[in-house]
Amino acid sequence: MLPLAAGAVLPILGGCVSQKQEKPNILLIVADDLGIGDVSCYGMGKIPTPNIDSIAARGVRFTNAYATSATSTPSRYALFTGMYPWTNPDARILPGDAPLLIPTDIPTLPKSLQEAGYSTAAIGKWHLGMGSGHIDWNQPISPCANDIGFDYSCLIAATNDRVPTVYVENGRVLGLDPDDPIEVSYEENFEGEPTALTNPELLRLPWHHGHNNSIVNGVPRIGFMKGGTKARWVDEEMADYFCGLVKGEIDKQTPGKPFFIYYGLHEPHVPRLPNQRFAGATPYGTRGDAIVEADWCVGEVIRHLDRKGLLDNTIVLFTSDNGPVLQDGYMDLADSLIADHTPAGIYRGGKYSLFDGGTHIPLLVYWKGHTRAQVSDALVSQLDFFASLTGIIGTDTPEGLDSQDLGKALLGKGRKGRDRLILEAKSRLILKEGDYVLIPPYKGAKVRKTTGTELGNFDSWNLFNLKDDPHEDRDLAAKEPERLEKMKRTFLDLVGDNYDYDITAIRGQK
Ligand SMILES: [Ca+2]
Repeated sequence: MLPLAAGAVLPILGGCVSQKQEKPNILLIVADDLGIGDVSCYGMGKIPTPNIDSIAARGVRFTNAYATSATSTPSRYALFTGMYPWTNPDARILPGDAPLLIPTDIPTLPKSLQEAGYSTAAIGKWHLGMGSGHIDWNQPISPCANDIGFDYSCLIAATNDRVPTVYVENGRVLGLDPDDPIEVSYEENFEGEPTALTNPELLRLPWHHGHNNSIVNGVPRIGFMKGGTKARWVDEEMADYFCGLVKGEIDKQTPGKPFFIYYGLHEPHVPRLPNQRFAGATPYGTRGDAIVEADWCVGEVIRHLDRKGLLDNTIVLFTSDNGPVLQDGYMDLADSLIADHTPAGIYRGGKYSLFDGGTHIPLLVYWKGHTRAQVSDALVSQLDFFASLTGIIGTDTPEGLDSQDLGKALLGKGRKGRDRLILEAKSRLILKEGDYVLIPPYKGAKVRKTTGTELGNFDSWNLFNLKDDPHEDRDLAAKEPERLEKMKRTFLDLVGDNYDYDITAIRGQK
């Protein structure tokens, strides 16, 4: 049975087990490539997400919330470190064998929460690297998520389309048979191992671009992998697996000790292979069905918190790491079945794009007794979770962060958000300030051919008023020259040498 109707999902009175606990628990749910229009309470798309909506039913629904970046790795880097990702040149889409991106000696949100007495856990999608390079997947991997502030971690190293296709728990590959060691390479195949190019007859999901290396579960991946057969995940079971782990983590908690759980949903990132029970849940193909699956997971976890009497004192945050994409590497019909559904809502572009759809994400925040049902247009970013959450729980916020304490706005107790925010897509930077967005000129294609994404590369400085023109169709640079010059100065002051017209050549990106 698919999710209950909105409003029936998040109990108002449930629980009833009172706790002598000063600090609230924090459950941070981050979906992967989920657009603002993919969440039905935003009233833009067509896919029903009643469980996610139920967070907004008694919480704050943000209409002006942003990831820092239009792709996963830099976005999550900012979320956990409270630093702009472009201050670290390595913060860009990582291969599955990349070293841990977050230095172990810098402040992180989970570290600050640990220091404040929280137990901390990271479960699900990671994509922030692990190890120190040249990982031996058959040995303990160090450093890992546990070294940047998580007491417990069970993660996929990168994405569900990248090898190794195994779960890594506290730095060890789960279920590994020592007689069948894992080898991983992002350079070359292992002799005799089938790939999508040599053995297309083994594929159950054809590739469209980029995903033509090792075949796991009949699905071609990015990267090459050998061995570890028993440890390999089953794509269709991933949602249940991580959801079960989150519930188990909740069960493990010590009464009176607050917890922080980061739950990285893998949906609706490719390959979209939801459990069979969600097949046909929407008319939009497996992408739509995967979103319904993600919504079900959210409902399961919230209901579990309630059953355990913990929901009353838990701040629940739901968001997505970047904007949506349809065709992202597999022939899964996501684009041809899209019909009247609008994943990026009324905004232009999506994942990878400097246009608003790249970073304008859903954000819902609920804390019983502290939030009430409302819509907020305060400008907030995931970058601000660090300082805001440490502010809310009353612990020290490290100095020197780019993160701002917007705790009042986050709980709907004030409308004051950020004045301005630097946004990033593939190392290209733009400035959002008030209703306006400034897009500097960048060399490169206007459209990313493989995904069909409008990238927002212009030959000149472009200025848009998102309030009047949310789809960014009308450049105001000529009409508002004073504002243009002022925003240019602000932008260049903020980003310094990090702005470069030809940045792709400098950083070797495609
Ligand atoms: Ca993502």
